[in-house]
Amino acid sequence: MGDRFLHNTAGQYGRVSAVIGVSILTILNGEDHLIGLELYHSFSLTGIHGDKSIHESTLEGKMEEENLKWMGIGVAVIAIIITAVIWLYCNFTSVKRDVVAFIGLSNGGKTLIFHRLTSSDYVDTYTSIKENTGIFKDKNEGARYLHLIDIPGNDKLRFNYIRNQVSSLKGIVFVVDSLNIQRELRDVSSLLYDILANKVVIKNKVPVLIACNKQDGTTAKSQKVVIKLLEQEMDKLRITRTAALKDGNDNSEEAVDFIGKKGKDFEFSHVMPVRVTSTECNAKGDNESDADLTGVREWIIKLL
Ligand SMILES: Nc1nc2c(ncn2[C@@H]2O[C@H](COP(=O)(O)OP(=O)(O)OP(=O)(O)O)[C@@H](O)[C@H]2O)c(=O)[nH]1
Ligand SMILES: [Mg+2]
Repeated sequence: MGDRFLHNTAGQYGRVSAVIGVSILTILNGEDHLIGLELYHSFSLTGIHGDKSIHESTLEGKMEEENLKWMGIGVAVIAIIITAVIWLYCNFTSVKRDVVAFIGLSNGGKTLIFHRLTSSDYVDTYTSIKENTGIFKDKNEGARYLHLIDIPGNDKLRFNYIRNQVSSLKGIVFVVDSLNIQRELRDVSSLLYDILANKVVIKNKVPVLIACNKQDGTTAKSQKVVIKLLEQEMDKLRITRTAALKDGNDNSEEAVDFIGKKGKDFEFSHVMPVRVTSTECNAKGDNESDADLTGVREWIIKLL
């Protein structure tokens, strides 16, 4: 958000200064002819009448005008230089938001989804202890691409990764294990709450896709059930978190006090301005055609 603000401010400032600069230069350029003409006339008059005082006073006036003209040019040049410096500063120092992160508890399928999207291959995955990074492209979208980052689900590791990446996020794919959601409900909801309450996520309006993975399993909970379970659990969590904040027990400067609508049961559609959507997916299968990541893929393509 900070970089956007800078960009907007710089853009507005740039436009204003450019207009001022160009206007000053145009006026001065236009006046050039007038000043020239008047100088010609005054010299002609002096020549005809031979009146030295008329000559000197007219000349002083013209010199003052000349000084003003050069001051104007100076102001215009300074305005243009300042604009150029601000533009360069904003373009070379701001964080570019072009990363889609896969976040979720351990064993949800983040790494397998990541490999499917970056190389199409099936790979045997093991609990990640460091992040995986890669490029996402779509053949219909030309040269456009996004960086994907698969963040380890390990609760001791993920926090730092999320904190380091949060300002560069363009989107978050929150991966849920639909086979084990009931057993993991509390932890999944807690992590999702952290993300949706994160001040940078809110400021940058980072969209979140809840990917209900492992739909190939016969006991997998459907997207509808997963969302309902999460909303109910997050409703309870919100009460305890808000109470903890009131008691001063939470030292988080990174999270807002409350998400959703006051006086209403928690719903993902209330978490404005963050847009939360969901999809079902299945990353397993020896061939790409056995897996189904259509919902995830299409969601990322929209961010390109
Ligand atoms: N049945 C089924 N298994 C899956 C699916 N996606 C992933 N798996 C399996 O689930 C296990 C965990 O997958 P990973 O991709 O390593 O999980 P992860 O979320 O990266 O886990 P961490 O690295 O520990 O955070 C692996 O054995 C995968 O093969 C799926 O859609 N269906
Ligand atoms: Mg992994």
